[in-house]
Amino acid sequence: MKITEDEQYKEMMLKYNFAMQRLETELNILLKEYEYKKGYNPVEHIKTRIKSIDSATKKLKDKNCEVTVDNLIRKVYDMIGVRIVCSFLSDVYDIVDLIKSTKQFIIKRENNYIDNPKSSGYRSYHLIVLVPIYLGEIVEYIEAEIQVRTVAMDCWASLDHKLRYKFPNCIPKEVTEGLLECSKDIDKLDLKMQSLYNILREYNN
Ligand code: 0O2
Repeated sequence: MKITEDEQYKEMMLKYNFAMQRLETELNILLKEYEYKKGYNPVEHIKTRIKSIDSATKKLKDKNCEVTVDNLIRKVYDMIGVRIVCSFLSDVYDIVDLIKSTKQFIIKRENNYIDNPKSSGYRSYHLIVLVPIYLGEIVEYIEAEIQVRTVAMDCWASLDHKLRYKFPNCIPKEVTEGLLECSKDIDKLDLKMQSLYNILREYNN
């Protein structure tokens, strides 16, 4: 029997839903355990999403790839996305280490856009993980992107996204330069907040 693109798409979405649920559960357990052991919750909030088909299609077109289910699976690494927003810079690195230490998923790739920000000024720590899902006797690994960042980085990314989304074709140079400046200010803010946090930690010790 020939599987149609439509059936392939439904199957793909079903697997993404399984993988998303698995990833959410495992991350919740990891974070709860961390909080229990350290007596401290480093997470401000978590957002999860499965990328819309419109956004995934746009991504494929931007990469000059034909829009097929096969290419969606192989070329769009962030169909499943989790964003973990932390309070302080040190929390970001603690959470990244925590995720890297688990045996529940495989780390396929990592991008440290904090030490090496994107040319836009974007800062965040990205992990591409492989989440195992069990279908009868078969194990399949589904890719997901976990973004870990501070509240300040999240604020910048959210406003940057809004500006670029609203004016996709006509971003004047002064705006891109302004965004880059804001990103540097955000970095300074993160470093300052971290130093204040370090002082208080010293006091408490
Ligand atoms: P959305 O709205 O989050 O779905 P690759 O995935 O490796 O083929 P890509 O897409 O360049 O290549 O990967 P990258 O840059 O590691 O991560 C992509 C995601 O990071 C984006 O997903 C955004 O969420 C975020 N991101 C990257 N650069 C910027 C930026 O300049 N500004 C903002 N606000 N976010 C950024 P999507 O699919 O583009 O968007």
